[in-house]
Amino acid sequence: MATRNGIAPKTFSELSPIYRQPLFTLLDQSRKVHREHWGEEEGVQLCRLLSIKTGGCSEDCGYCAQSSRYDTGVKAERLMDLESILTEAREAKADGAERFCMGAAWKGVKEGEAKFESVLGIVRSVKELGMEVCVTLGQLTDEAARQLKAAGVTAYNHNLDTSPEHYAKIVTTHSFEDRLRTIRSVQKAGMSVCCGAILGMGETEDDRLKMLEVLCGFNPPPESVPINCLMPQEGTPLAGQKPVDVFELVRLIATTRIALPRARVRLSAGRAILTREAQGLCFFAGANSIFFGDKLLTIPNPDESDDRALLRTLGLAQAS
Ligand code: SAM
Ligand code: DTB
Ligand code: SF4
Repeated sequence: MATRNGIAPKTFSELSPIYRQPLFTLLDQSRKVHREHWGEEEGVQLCRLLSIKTGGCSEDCGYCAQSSRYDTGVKAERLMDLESILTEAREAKADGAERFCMGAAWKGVKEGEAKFESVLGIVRSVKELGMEVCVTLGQLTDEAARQLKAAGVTAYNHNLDTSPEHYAKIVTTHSFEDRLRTIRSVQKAGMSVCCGAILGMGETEDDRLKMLEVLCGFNPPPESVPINCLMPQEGTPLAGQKPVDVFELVRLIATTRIALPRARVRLSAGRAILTREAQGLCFFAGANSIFFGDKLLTIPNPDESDDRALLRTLGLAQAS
């Protein structure tokens, strides 16, 4: 059922029975797809994340510690200076990062703005270090996307986060359609799309599959799909959410692997509260990328040394 005639499932009605099979049957299928598309040699892509502009965001995303609407203890900062960013980027490269991802707590950027000009300069300088460069700056215009591509951006991260139906319950200051519009600008400009989800925001398992159905409709398909588990942030509306069931996470990763065989599936926020065994199962199901380093944007990530030890224990090589 997984890849009937080699054609990956795309619609909710195709994804749902795959997701709902007995877990081991689902894992058999995702392993098979993974081997066909990524070979026998397992590899995990290591990405480093840096918040280049933290806090003070105008948006009201109910999960986010960086929204100015909530009292979370995250203070609004200015855009980091180029030299400090380059110091972090050089360190990431020395630590073996393949991709350097920079995030900014903005609603979005437009061509001609001073802050956007600064970001273009930052991208050009980081690119010279010889890593893939990813940025996540909020909404884009077609022209801003074009200029980011010209500056050297490999991939633009802009998550759908949840289903179209659930999105309006989590964010009111922009819409699901706004997210799609930015993704179309990214594609038109020829950058790769990095687009994924957060699990654990009160959505149903069907909501997660509806989000995946939208991702499957992208043309070209997303190059990477971050799967975040909500890290509940004190002061935000979602502070009291229960942790995601590990087997639901594993099922979604396996179904994503089957539906988007060539995507880097990135096990993103939430690893700090997953056991080593749970993470091992996520890699087995098809996850093949992580953020490594002690911090994500504002929240903790596992210790880098623990991550290296885990990859060694599992015999997972660093992707090249
Ligand atoms: N402002 C930009 C935007 O919204 O696209 C970029 C930064 S935003 C922090 C990037 C992503 O981080 C979000 O789309 C969401 O998936 C993830 N994220 C933010 N807070 C999170 C949390 N508390 N737990 C898990 N994921 C989170
Ligand atoms: C993504 O999907 N996950 C990363 C990256 N894209 C930018 C961010 C996850 C954690 C964000 C919460 C924080 O550290 O404040
Ligand atoms: Fe702002 Fe992005 Fe956080 Fe939403 S997720 S509040 S847009 S930084």
